[in-house]
Amino acid sequence: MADEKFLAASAKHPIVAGHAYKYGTAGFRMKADLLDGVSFRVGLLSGLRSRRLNGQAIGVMITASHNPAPDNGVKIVDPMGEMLEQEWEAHATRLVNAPSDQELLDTYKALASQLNINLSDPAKVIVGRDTRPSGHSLVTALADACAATNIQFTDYKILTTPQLHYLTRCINTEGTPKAYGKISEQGYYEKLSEAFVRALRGKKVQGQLIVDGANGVGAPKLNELLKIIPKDVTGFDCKVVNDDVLRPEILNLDAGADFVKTKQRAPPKPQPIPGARGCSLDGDADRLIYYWVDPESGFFMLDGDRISSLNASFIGDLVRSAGLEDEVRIGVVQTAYANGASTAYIEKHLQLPVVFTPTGVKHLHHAACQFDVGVYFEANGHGTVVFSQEAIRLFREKEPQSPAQKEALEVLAACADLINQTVGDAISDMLMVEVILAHKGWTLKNWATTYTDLPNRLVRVEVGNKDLFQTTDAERRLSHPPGAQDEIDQCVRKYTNARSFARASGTENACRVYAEAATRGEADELANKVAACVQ
Ligand code: 16G
Ligand code: ZN
Repeated sequence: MADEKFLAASAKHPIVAGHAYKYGTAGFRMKADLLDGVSFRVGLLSGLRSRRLNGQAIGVMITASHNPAPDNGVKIVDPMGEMLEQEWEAHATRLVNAPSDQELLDTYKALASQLNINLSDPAKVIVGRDTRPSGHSLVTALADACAATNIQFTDYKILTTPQLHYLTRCINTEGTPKAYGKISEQGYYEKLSEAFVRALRGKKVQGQLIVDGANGVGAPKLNELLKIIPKDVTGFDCKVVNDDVLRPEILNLDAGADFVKTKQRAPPKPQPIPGARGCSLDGDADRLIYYWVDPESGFFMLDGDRISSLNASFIGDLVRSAGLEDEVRIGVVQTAYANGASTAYIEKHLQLPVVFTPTGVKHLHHAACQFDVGVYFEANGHGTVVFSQEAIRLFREKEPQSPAQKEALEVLAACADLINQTVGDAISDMLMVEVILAHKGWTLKNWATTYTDLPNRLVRVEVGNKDLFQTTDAERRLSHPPGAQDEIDQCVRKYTNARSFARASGTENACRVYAEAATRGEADELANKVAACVQ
């Protein structure tokens, strides 16, 4: 009977034959019309994962982030709001690629027995989706999988990716000393608003902030949050633009954090106001980039590296003011894409350790958790700051020896509540940046003068088979194909202050080449030469 139910449900959600599905850094992401069967099967896998973890809730987010509107994606969130454990990515890939309904059932059972999962144990799955129209039917496919395999299922409807991560963690920590917040979207807004007020500690945000919502889910959600942030207390004057989620075709179109970062210019619409403080979210609100258009010098961007060093500098000062520098170890995590000038600034000026990991949030997050305070951002604006339980305890319980120490401890505790502990969250990161600028009394220009970026260039190279390109040393060197790295080294040696690397993209069939050098012209030239090496 149970098998029949399973097979009947599966028959309603076939996968598209002839396509090799792979769980990558963004989960399963592709054209939405390929995803119905994938979503069904992800539902099955999430149920297995939940049963494996004693019935804890597993999250599923349906989004294709900054990709064009016709794309979509399905991604699994682990109980503490983290990315799916790496070993399970292979299980997901295996289950999704089963060629028929019967083979799907066989694989499902085989996985259960291999992983010691009792299929009659309770399981819980929650889902959220961005504003893409295709999301609705993908949720139905997921719900059908849950119904067919007795999984308790909750649809939280339209959310930002970080909100879904937040809810997953809240559910699994409810009633414990690690309780993360109220299990509702409103609870998320309340937590952020309250922490924002506490972190500002009477300081006021100066001037208006214009937020480009990429015509995605972040825009209406930020507007919800703004309804409850007290403007009189915080001074926070925030205007959301590109907030049209009713015309799906304009999602991420000439707007959003990915557009700004890759095109290195402000969204053309609405026309930028010279001097205004601006920032862009991406299509699911987990990336953030700041910028302004200077009346004299033009566009200036403050990317993930800048957000990282700003956070590290602020938290470093607070930890010292709180007298905790011996107890709280702060570290920064970067990827090979981090501008060399940012690394030098953090290591030499802020005197903080920097560790490198491969691209992809799961790697950075994991490395950041090795510190008491781990600051991690990818240059593309995805990141957060994670605090250990012990650090949070110290912020709350250490007896202050002076009013200055008291203030530092209180601001640190508030920051730990303000910054999303589960995953990079553009809205929470943005509030954090606003808090730091208010405390430092800085404009974006002040922030920008902390260091000067090395000129750099990123190019995408079409290759026959990207899997030939294997990396080592946190993706900074190629181990395969043989000889390729030597060629790259030879190119780099011809320039001063230069660095370059090539890596296979995790999200598309191409290689990416990054180069930085002392001048714009040299960076461009080097990128092109290295691109020629991998072509
Ligand atoms: C994914 C990653 C992002 C990374 C990007 C690199 C997560 C949640 N997202 O979008 O962090 O920067 O892939 O793409 O991990 P690429 O491999 O195509 O260069
Ligand atoms: Zn995103």
